[in-house]
Amino acid sequence: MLSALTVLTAFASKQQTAAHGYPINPVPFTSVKVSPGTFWGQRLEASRKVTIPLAFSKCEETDRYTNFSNAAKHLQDPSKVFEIKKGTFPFDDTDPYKTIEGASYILQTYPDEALASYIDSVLNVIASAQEPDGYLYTARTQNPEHPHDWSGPTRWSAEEQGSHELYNLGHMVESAVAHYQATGSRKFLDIAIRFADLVCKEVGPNPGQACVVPGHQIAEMALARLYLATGDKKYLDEAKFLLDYRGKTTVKQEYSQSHKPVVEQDEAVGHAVRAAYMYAGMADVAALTGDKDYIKAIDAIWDNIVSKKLYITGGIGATGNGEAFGKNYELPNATAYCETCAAIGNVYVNHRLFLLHGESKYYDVLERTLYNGLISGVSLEGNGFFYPNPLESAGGYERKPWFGCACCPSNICRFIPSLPGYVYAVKDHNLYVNLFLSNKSELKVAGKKVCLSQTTEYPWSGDVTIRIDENKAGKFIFKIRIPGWVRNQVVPSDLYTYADGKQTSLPSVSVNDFQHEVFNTNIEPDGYFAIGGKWKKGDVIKIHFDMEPRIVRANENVEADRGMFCVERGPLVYCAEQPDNKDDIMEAHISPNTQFRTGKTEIAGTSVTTLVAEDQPLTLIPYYAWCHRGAGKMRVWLPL
Ligand code: FUB
Ligand code: ZN
Repeated sequence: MLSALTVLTAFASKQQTAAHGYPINPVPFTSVKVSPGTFWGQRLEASRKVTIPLAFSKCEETDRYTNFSNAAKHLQDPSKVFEIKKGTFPFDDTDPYKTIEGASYILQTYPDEALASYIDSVLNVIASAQEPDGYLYTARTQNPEHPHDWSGPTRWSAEEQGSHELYNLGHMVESAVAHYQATGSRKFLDIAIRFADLVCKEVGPNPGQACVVPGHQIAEMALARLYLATGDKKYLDEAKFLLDYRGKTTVKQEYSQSHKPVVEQDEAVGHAVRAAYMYAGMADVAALTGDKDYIKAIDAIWDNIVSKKLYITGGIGATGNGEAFGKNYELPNATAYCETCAAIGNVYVNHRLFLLHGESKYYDVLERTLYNGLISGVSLEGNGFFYPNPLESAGGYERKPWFGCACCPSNICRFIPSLPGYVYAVKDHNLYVNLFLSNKSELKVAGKKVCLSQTTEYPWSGDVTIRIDENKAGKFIFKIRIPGWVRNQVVPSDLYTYADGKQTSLPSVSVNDFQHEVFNTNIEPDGYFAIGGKWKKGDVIKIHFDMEPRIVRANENVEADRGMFCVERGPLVYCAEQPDNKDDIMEAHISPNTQFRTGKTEIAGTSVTTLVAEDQPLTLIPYYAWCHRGAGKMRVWLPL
């Protein structure tokens, strides 16, 4: 009992050792219980019951664990070496890390002894592969003389080219902190700390250190997170070094955003996942250090993305050539890369910018990405994954149960269970309601307990009810996000606009049936509608958003979408898919005047709202739900 208490006390005190520095506090996912059987309840259940077990089984099947045990065998007996198999990647170690991260989030909501002990057994295997000084990278340790082709002859020598040593550290730290926070066990955290300590010692600007920056970013945000978990400032300093030296070391290339120093960058270029992780890391470090130059740079880059490089689905990364951002306005549809990992990265960036600036426009982009280009990356059943998420297919493209390069499935493993952490945020006496989804939550406003229930059929219906179940905070302000699509703004730029000439009616908000008038003028400049009150148990806020189907056009500079339209309803982007349509969808046309009525259909056991054209036989389904009925044709943008 004493040791359990010690663990818990250590856990609690460590939790307070460093504050994240953002002016706005996210409400952690542990405070928000998503209601089962709802839109997100179904996704979380699929993640828990299908995706995470599947990913663990793939880690077994594809020798992810064998890499660790081989490395351990070499450490015990250096005469034993193991050939690195063709077609494997030096970042394969991260798949178990990422799956453990997702499973740890799950464990916090659904304690599960069998899962906890499975993770424990995997951690034993991982721990056994750690070299005595803390280095943990099986692509080298299992065969130091002939490591993976991308690894370079010695530690860090090929980091900027592709060894992914620091990428592996980053994912390990992200996962280890999550596991520690979920279980109170330091088992994984201590492994990660030993590796991180080694990196702080061996990688840096000082004589005797390797002056390299990550060839693939993520260590920046991970080390900031490790600083928060431990209070040890050296991790924050290391994160800042990794950012500040980018563009100043030997490798200078757009691909890894090392073409110039980060504070001089103002356009999103290169590999989209690397870029998004870097911007997220810059936001974390800026929040902690107050570095205004980082903020200036990521603000400019965000403007560039939302005005020139964002797909209507919220996807980023136009081209498979380098898995990269394209040129301004280069947004092809059939060849859109829109990697699932990049969509996750886009959520990370927009969440952090919201926490820095408090404006709803970041959530508009986050929500668009979440409901479209991100969840399209995993099947409704949780057992199939897209790597690229194109906006058009001539057929033959389908989700797969796993990939040789499995970054996307394992990223889905860690992202979906963390979703409840994106719903609310708090600043002093302000409670931000950022996402609309059924949940029960217990959170703190101005440090005092507040319990809420949110009930809604969103994204199918725009009716949202928030009930106050308990309030110890007295008077506080609800800041309700009024989504851009309600305010006739597709995205916070002129990249996409409504083409149908309609005006969505303003939302209605009532408190205990007393109607509050919502005008554009009393939606605050930050995009929120604020209602203050001395809330008491049983108070009910009702919000109604009209969810008219809307027709969207892209900026004329987007050649791929010229003369084309797409259809949205609420936060969802729609597409034409062959199974709902008798005529070839590649021949379908719409006009800005096409009227749609809503219908229903069932896809993969879930009910979805369809849009049925009034003037022609054309039925659209939500983009995320495509490719559940065979690898048929699909199209988001339809010609005039
Ligand atoms: O390099 C690690 C991961 O593999 C990247 O994030 C993905 O784009 C894939 O290339
Ligand atoms: Zn990926």
